[in-house]
Amino acid sequence: MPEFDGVLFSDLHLSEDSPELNALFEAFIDRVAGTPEIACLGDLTQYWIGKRHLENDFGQYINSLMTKLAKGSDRAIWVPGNRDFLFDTQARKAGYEVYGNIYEGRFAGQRVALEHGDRFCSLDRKYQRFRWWFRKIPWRFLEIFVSSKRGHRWALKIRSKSEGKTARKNPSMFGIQSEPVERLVARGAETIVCGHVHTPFTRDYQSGERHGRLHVMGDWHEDGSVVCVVKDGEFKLMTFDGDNFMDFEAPTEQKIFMPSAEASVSGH
Ligand code: LP5
Ligand code: MN
Repeated sequence: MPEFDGVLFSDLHLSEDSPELNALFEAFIDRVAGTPEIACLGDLTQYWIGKRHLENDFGQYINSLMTKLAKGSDRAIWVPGNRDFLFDTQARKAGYEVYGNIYEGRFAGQRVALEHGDRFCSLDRKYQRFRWWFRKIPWRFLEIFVSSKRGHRWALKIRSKSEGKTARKNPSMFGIQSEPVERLVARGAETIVCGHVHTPFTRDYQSGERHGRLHVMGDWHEDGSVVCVVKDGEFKLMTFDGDNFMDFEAPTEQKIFMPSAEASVSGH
């Protein structure tokens, strides 16, 4: 009998340089094996360059873990993040239903909207402009000509230009804004789940007569992660420490992001 009816997670940022996080993800997969509904809401890896990522051991490793996770479920959903939107073909082959930006529909018996969360940061104009043109690049065509070596070099270069660290120090300006979430509530979402901003919280929104609850999951740290679980129709954030799931007392607003060591999730 599975422990949960559904499990959602995001923002692991796995790479060949994160053996502890990779081990935590393996433990997570073993622990949630057999959960009927699974959703990964993006930024599974530090970046993903497309099918050529499978040319190295790490790419194969991620692919096999994701396949294993999907196989144990009745239904697995993939919504990409800003760093791994080129994982879609691999996700489909690994057994996931793949969505471009958002999944709107039923999940574990509830009406939900599932996103990565970057589109909710609507005041981060520089990022939204970047997102708009960067997704328009014909990557599927380019990947035929770009070697994996060059692809990794480009991805690392672009990552090095990201201003995410600075943006996360100013959540009111660069974080999740109410309007895009309220639009989903207006469209009928009762539960909205996302990640991206790296500081977990749970907040209620209203649009007219309609009410919806947003759960924002955390980014993964060596000692744990804040993921979202569903049991008997109730969605809640929980901490997973490699062995157990523990209740997480979610704040109701986005906090200022504190990098790595300061941001231990185990103390919550
Ligand atoms: O990702 P994170 O958490 O650091 O910050 C995000 C926003 N940044 C990004 C950029 C991504 O990190 C980089 C993604 C790499 C994808 C790999 C593609 C594979 C290529 C395949 C080759 C075959 O999304 C950041 C937000 C923050 O979230 C909070 O919301 O603020 O946005 C920015 O930093 C805005 C910047 O304008 C982004 C500028 C990137 C640099 C573009 C230069 C392009 C030069 C091309 C050189 C080859
Ligand atoms: Mn992200």
